Amino acid sequence: MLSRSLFVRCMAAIALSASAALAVAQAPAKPRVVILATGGTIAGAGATAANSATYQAAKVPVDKLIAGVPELADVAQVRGEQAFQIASESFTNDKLVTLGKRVSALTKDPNVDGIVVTHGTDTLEETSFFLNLVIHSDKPVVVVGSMRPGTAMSADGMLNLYNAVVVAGSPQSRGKGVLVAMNDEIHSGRDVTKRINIKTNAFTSQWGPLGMAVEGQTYWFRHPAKRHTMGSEFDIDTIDALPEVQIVYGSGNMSLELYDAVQRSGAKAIVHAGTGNGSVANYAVDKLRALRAQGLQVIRSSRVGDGFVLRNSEQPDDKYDWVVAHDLNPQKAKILAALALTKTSDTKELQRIFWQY
Ligand code: DAS
Repeated sequence: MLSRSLFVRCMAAIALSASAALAVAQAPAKPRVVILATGGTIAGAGATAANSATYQAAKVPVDKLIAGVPELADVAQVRGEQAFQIASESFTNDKLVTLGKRVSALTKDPNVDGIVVTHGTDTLEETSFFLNLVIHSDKPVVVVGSMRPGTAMSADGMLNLYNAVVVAGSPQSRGKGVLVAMNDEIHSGRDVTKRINIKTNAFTSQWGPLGMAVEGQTYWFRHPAKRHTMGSEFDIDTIDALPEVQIVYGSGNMSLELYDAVQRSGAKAIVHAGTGNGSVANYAVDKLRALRAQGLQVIRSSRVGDGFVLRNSEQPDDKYDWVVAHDLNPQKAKILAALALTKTSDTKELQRIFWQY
């Protein structure tokens, strides 16, 4: 016969375990996040912990990246896919299209709530802008990298990856376009750029980040102003290749051979990364006008990091039938021009696209 006190303690234990089981059963299911790995420093390895800048990128496979941050399991149900294993300076248009198609397919999977793309930092901004333009979903897609390999002291990749998974699993991240999580900040995939090539606060947006991720929470302060994802006229599911676009970097004492080389390469457009407000040297204007007359599109961007190129200011763009890249830096203007040229070769339409995206 059980004593009364023992009986009471047993009933209390049963009740406690039942409530604990109920609590677990009632706990909101963790978001299902897929980590699509492409390489880069976040998958890098150095010889010693002191090697924060000398290392080999694209060495660590995605399952080891995930195993290196066990805290991911606290915030999401995570699984990994290895899309590529490359340093991102080696990305090509084909890689962009392949990655875009995989991301698009994952957004259509009802068992996926968010996607993280781990990526090298060198061309991270091109990929995040490209995905921002071609992925027709409001599910969070978050691109993340790191400035130090995981083998280094104070490596930044683990927390960047944790934050990226938090952002990808957060319902508040939906509908904000493709996002970039770096150094506790959440940036628009359109606006962000790599400003510093050797510090962990490398990525900035001249119009500011959208928010922050801190200790497993996201904090939002603004929304993107330009068209993206669901509001984009570009859809990766209808694109199999991108037209060639090349950049010529403006400086003093330019060689006009550079522009001819772009045309000979078969490019459909040239992005002139001009000095100042997209300026063109007076001895180069006729060359660019001649190339335009032969069908090459001319897009004036600027080598200057901030600000935006004003139409018909430094050059009579209406008269020359040229396009201005607005606030897009040369490498992003190259991405948008390539996509725009899959739709049109009308300069007025091209300029509309540069105003809107
Ligand atoms: N080479 C660089 C890249 O893969 C390393 C990095 O910073 O990620 O972009």
